[in-house]
Amino acid sequence: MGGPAPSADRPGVHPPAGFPWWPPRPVPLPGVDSGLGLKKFRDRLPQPTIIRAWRRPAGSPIRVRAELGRVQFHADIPPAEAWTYEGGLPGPTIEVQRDRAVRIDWENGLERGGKALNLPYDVVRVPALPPLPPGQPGVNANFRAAALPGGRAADKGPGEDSYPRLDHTAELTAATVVHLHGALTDGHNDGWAHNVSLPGGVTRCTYPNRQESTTLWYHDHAMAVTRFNVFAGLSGFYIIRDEQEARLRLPSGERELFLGIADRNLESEAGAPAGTIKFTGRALYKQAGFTGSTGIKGEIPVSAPFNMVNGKIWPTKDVDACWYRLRLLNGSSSRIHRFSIHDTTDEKFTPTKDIPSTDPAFGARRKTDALVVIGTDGGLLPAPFIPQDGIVDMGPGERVDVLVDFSKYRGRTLELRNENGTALNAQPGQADASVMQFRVDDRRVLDRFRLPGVLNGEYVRYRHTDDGKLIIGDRVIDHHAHAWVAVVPPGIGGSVHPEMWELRELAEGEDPGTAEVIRVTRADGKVLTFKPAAKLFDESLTIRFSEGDWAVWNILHLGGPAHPMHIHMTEFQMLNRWQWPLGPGGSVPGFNLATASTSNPLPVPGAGRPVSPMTAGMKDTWVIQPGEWVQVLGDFTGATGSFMYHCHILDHEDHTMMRPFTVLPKSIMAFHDVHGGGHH
Ligand SMILES: [Cu+2]
Repeated sequence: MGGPAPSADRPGVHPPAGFPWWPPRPVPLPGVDSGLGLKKFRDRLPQPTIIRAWRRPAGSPIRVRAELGRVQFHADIPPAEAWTYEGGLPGPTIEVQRDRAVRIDWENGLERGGKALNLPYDVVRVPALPPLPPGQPGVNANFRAAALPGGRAADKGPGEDSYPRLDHTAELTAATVVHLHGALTDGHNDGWAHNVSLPGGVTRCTYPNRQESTTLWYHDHAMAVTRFNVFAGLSGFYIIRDEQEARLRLPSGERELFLGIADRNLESEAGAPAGTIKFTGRALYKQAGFTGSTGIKGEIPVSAPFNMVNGKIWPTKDVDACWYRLRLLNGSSSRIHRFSIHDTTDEKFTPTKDIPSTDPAFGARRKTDALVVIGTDGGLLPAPFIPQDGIVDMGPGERVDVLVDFSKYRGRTLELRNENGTALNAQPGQADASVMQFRVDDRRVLDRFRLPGVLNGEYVRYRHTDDGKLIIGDRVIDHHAHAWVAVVPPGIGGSVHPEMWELRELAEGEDPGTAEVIRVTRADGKVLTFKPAAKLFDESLTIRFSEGDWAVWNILHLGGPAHPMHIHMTEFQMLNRWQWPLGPGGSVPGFNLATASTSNPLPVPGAGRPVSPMTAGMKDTWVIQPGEWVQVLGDFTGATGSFMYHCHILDHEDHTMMRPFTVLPKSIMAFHDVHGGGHH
């Protein structure tokens, strides 16, 4: 495998035979108490190994093997097994050049002695507990119990924090399929969830890389178990570079950091003395269970107390006092992060695991101009952008490319923090808010980098005119396709999970043939009437595009939790974001849960969260909040086949919030019977 010289900071590099002292064991730093059973900032931030595709002979495929690896999540706990790509967590960063196709042979090597491996961690379910006393934030007691550090499967020992395994998880064996998130490639290279391989299986995928320089990531996408395979460790970065980016001379080499962020819980031993916790080193997938009104069991998406960056919990990084480029990836299963930089040098903040705490010290030293956003999922922004209050919101699956000028903080200690509430602590400022630390050297550095005024000359803002035309730079597109999707709260028909419904617009006077009718009012006063056309993945296909189509997707959020929506195959721009007011139950008033319909047309929604320059960047994943109506526009050009779109909360994706769509050449579509439709 190519890449830089091995070092202690680079996982996945095996020691050469006969050199037991290599790589040298890094000496942990003293760390800071967290109150959660592990010290913060004990480990140095590791960086993934790098595979530079262009250094290989043209046409020769890169082999990337999913294999059992040994990882150590924290300096003070033992190493444990994980599923990795090429031994690393994250897997190797694959760097490619724009317009140069790369072939990758994805191999499932997750076997031992010819048998497919079981998960390298246990999945446990915290049964429903009584609600918390009034005034305590959080859904209820088991939601919080599931987010407390430690615990184990009940068959491993008794204890208050021993829980039953989630059904069937002990028997789950490794079957994998890789999706390159954000890539423009044909459907058969896209990681179709049904196309899993058993150990020994190899899938060759071709990535044309005909897209702008940006941060993509690859991860497992197996049908119904993506959450378990990704949690086991199967993800990595994929970086597209191009000349436009090179001309900007952005910070590179040691000053370009890949930060794959994900929350994790850890298994602990049974029988530890009261007030102590002894971690086994293994991860733990611990989630809150509940029972729906009709007796169906459900689980709340997993949420964990420890933030891990590149496989290390709360790492620290020594940086020079100059510009750095941080490639942020929210690789969490369900956590929506609100990232910001805090100067913690003089902070007298005492972390606590008890709620509620409203320590006023938290947030007082947020550096509101520290994070300079230069790119989003699909490419560079037209110009650098400093987000409001210095906060970068990121749902699972999203990437943000930021620059930080550490020369402003010479000799200071900074922290990357998550200011969103968590399952453990609904208020920000708690012990689990830390993500990682930066210690800035106090010496001046000669840094020739200057923040450019213009980043991306290729970017044009998309527009949708009132008379239904699309304006893309100097192009006018007269016809485009539409897709309509509603996300609805749990509880409909006894369902325990939120659902994603594909909608079909009814013609005037058409008999819906169902009580489930959704009517909304457009800004121009026109009422649109829909019925669900499909709810589950395996129901029939309703969204079919011709290759070359532009399509406006309308997502209506009628209640329930926020969802990071991801559509494969293309990069989008958000055109509009409107907002309906929410009722006391968190649903849009007028949407009746009992009948799953709107008794009257929902009113014209009001102005929503503004579409900031960051939100208007090229995106493949964006978070839709309750009550929002979001309209995005994408170009379905340059690839064909079957693709998926889904919620990127992996528990939701696995629990039916995923649907297929197809893109076929126009000439074939002429022969293909299309019922319904939706072009105008
Ligand atoms: Cu979701």
